[in-house]
Parts: sequence; structure tokens; C-alpha cells
Amino acid sequence: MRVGIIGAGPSGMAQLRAFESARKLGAEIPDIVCFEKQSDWGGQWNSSWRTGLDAAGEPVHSSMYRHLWSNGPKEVLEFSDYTFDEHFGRPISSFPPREVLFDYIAGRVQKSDVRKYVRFNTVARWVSYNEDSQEFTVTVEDLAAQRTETHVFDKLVVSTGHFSYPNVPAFEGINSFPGEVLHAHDFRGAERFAGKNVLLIGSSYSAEDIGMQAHKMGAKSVTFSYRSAPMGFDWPESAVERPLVTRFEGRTAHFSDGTTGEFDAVILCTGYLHKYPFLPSELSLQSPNLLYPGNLYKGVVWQQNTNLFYLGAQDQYYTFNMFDAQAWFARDVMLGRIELPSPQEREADIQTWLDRQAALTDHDAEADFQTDYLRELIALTDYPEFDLDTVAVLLKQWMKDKEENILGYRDSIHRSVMTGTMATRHHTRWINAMDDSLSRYLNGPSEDMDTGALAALTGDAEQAGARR
Ligand code: FAD
Ligand code: NA7
Repeated sequence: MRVGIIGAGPSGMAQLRAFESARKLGAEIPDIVCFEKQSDWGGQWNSSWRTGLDAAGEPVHSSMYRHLWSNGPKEVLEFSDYTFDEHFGRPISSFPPREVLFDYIAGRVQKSDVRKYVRFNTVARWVSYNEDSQEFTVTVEDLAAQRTETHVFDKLVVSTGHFSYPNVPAFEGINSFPGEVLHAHDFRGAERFAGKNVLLIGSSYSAEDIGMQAHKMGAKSVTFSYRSAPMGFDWPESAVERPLVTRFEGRTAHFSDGTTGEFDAVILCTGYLHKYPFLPSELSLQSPNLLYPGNLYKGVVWQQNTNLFYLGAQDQYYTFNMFDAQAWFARDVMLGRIELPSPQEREADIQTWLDRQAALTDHDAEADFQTDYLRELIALTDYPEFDLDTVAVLLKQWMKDKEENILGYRDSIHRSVMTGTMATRHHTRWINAMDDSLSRYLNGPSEDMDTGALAALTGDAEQAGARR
């Protein structure tokens, strides 16, 4: 059997790891090739300053930015077969910055020697499926050699993510806005918004985090404009929520409640498109950003062609360990360890989840929904089980912490359900942390600073004293 994997972000890496885990336990595994258009793995977590096109002239994939710290507790995303304790050798805080999480996910796959399966700098251009031979033909371009090649597979895994193609709604007058207009995908850091009045359109994770990045970096004011509902956090004084922009006139935005505001910059935090330009429409997932996109049995298997698998296609409360659960499931379907039910039964199963999704009333219910989804998947494979009920409690606590202190929730600490280890408090409060590098994170402020300077830097005199 030949398995093709498109994308070596956390989901594709999970698929590689899933096969490796089976191989270690004595199973015969298929021939695997994973195509990754970037020069390294890590997907969104492998980010750079670049926007627009990357060095090879391909659309920049990552939407992450400087000073991006995990927006959920690491205890929710921890791998159950590779813990933070195992990777770092000591407890760390609950909300690490991007580079630290990149190090963690890369550490697991480096250890399991799966890099050999990945063709880096190789972009999937087109996929076709032959119904008679039941084979996929994948045309890829080796970007370094500037050469196209075709590869034939029996099974295909799509793990290219869905937070890279910006959803860009139109607003009257925005083309004449004299300041900067960008989508969250192209945001790389808020330093230049110091002293500026910033407008963010959208009311989800990107709006919240980029807005608070702007505040942290000294924006004069931060205004959020929502379509459906305000986020309702206890914002700092300089931040305010308004309903949707109806039009722009020069620098002035008009909101639907009749209020107006003058802005220096507009950031569209309006989400992303599911887009798979290398797939024909009959194989391509078309969905808004949902916890359960339709047409995927167990959120993974393409209903009309069960040789095709999608990983990480959901909106995400859980991430890395959910991709694992999906990858282990996809692996076992491919290896014939899990027999798929009839198309009608699969359809009924999908519908049950869609009905349940339609009835979700709030964020707590959404967290429970994805917890149950994960529970069902994990029970089907040998992916190491973990205490999902406790993780669900943690997810709800995290959302409560955000409500209580949107600038401070990342300073709270949580206990790992995998190891029982309590996270340590980070040496610097998030609002004061101006260096998001791995070395600064692990090594802390310079030891030769005097206590006063250290306290000023960390914003925590007591903690600084304790460290010394
Ligand atoms: P991706 O990470 O998007 O990886 C997809 C990979 O596919 C990339 O490496 C890409 O180069 C490759 N690829 C794409 N097209 C092709 C092609 N045609 N050919 C070959 N390769 C291709 N999650 C958290 O858990 N915590 C957070 O704090 C968090 N913050 C986030 C902040 C932002 C701004 C965004 C956008 C996402 C955030 N996420 C966070 C969610 C994040 O998407 C997941 O953690 C994870 O990266 C998804 O993994 P993936 O492998 O499914 O997709
Ligand atoms: P999300 O979570 O998909 O949210 C998209 C937001 O954009 C959401 O608030 C939408 O409002 C809003 N939106 C979409 N279209 C419009 C229009 N036309 N007008 C106004 N507002 C609109 O994307 P994010 O970027 O926040 O987060 C994606 C990932 O990145 C996530 O995993 C994070 O961890 C980081 P709605 O509520 O639908 O009215």
C-alpha cells in the first residue's frame, strides 16, 4: 500500500507518528511519502516575518506572528505519548510562546525518526483519482529543482490546514481608507501600532489576540467590530466593542449603532477559507470553520471516497492530541484494523454529530462536544487514553479565566492530566514579556541583573526576589 500525505504541519506529523508507532509494535506499514511545501515541518508553528509570497514564490502559509503565545493551556493539547515533561525535562508554564511549542512538536517526530518520509520544498499541485484502479495520482512540484513529478497512491491524507487563505469581506469605502488595511493572515507584530487607533473587524481568537497585542505594544485605542455578538471580555480601558462597520469615509468608520470612530489602521480578523487548490471539487471539503464539517465520517474519512482522509479540518478547542486521535484512526482504517460501516451508516453517524452541533448553545457546550468527539475516536484505536473529563473542566476554567482577566489569563497555571505535573509560573507576566524566544523562555531574565531591574522587567517583585 502506498500512502501520500499532503502537509507536514502538526496534523501531517501526527500521521507520520501514527504509522511509526504501529511499526514499532511490529506492524508492517505502507510506503509513505509526505509532501511539504515549506523547507521545514511545523505548519502554522513554522512561521517567519514574510507575508504574501514565500521565498519560492508560493503563498505564505503561516498566519502566526511575533509575540504569539499559546492562546489555550498547553495541558489541553499535550500528546499522550510524548509529554512536556519528557521533552523539556522540567515543568514549564501553561501558555508558552510559539517557538517553545514548535520545539515540542518537532521534538516528538525527531525522536521517532520520521523525517525521512518528508519531501520538503515540494508542493502538491494537483490530485486526480482513478475510479477503476482506485488510485490517486498526485502531481507535485519540487520547488528547489523546479521540476514537476507525479506519484501514485492508494490512500491520500490531506493535512494542509485551514487557517491560511484569508476570508476577506468587502466594506464600503475601505479602498479609500488612507491608513493601513490588512488581514490577520498578514499581521506579524503590533509594535508599529504604538500610539495608533486600531480597528479590528471580527470577534474571535484573532481579533481578541491581535487587539491585545496592539494594547500590549502601546496602541492608543483598540476598537473591535463584531458581526454576530461582542466578545464581552473585561477589556482594558483603551479597548471598546462596537457592532459591525457599515462603511468607511476617509479615516472614519461608521458602525451600525450610529457611532463613528477615526482610525489609523484596520485589521480584518474575519477568519479563513477552507481551500484546497490541488483538489478537484468532488474531493474538496467546502465548509465554514466548524467543529464538525459535514461529509467526513468521524471527522476524517471523505464520505464519497473512503481512500481519502482529512486531518485537522475542524475548528479547534483541542489541537495536537486531536490530530493524533484522527491520525491513529485514519491509520487503522488504512491498515484494515477498523472496518468502515456502510455509506448509509456513515451518513447517519455524520448526521448525528451535525444535529448535535446545530444544538450547541455556548462555548462550554462546544468544548464538551469536541471532548466527546475525541473520546469516541480515542476509544477506537490504541492511542494512549487520557483523562478527557478533566481536560474538559480545564477548558471551561480557561474560558472563565479569560472572562475574568483577558490580559492575565496566560499567567495562570494548570496541571497536566498526562503526568500530574503542575506547571510552573512563568518568570515574566505575559503583559510584560517582550522577548518570546525559546532561550529567553527557558533561561529567564539575565542572572546578572539586580533585583530591582529584574522586578521591573518581570512586573513581579515577589517572584523576582524569590528567583534571586
Ligand atoms: P497547519 O499547521 O496549517 O499545517 C499545514 C501544512 O501543510 C503546512 O506546513 C503547509 O506548508 C503545508 N501545505 C499547505 N499546502 C500545501 C501543498 N499544496 N503542498 C504541500 N504542503 C502544503 N493552536 C493551538 O493549539 N494553540 C494556539 O495557541 C494556536 N494559535 C493559533 C494562532 C493562529 C494565528 C493560527 C492561524 C492558528 C493557531 N492555532 C493554535 C491552530 C493551529 O492551526 C494548529 O495548532 C495547527 O497548526 C494545525 O495543524 P495542521 O497540520 O492541521 O495545519
Ligand atoms: P474564526 O475563529 O473563524 O473567526 C472568524 C471571525 O470573523 C468571527 O468572529 C466572524 O464573525 C468574523 N467574520 C467572518 N466574516 C465576517 C464578515 N463578513 N463581517 C464581519 N465579521 C466576519 O477565525 P480566527 O482568525 O479568529 O481564528 C482562527 C484560528 O486562528 C484559531 O484557531 C485561533 O487559534 C487562531 P461571526 O462570529 O461569524 O459573526
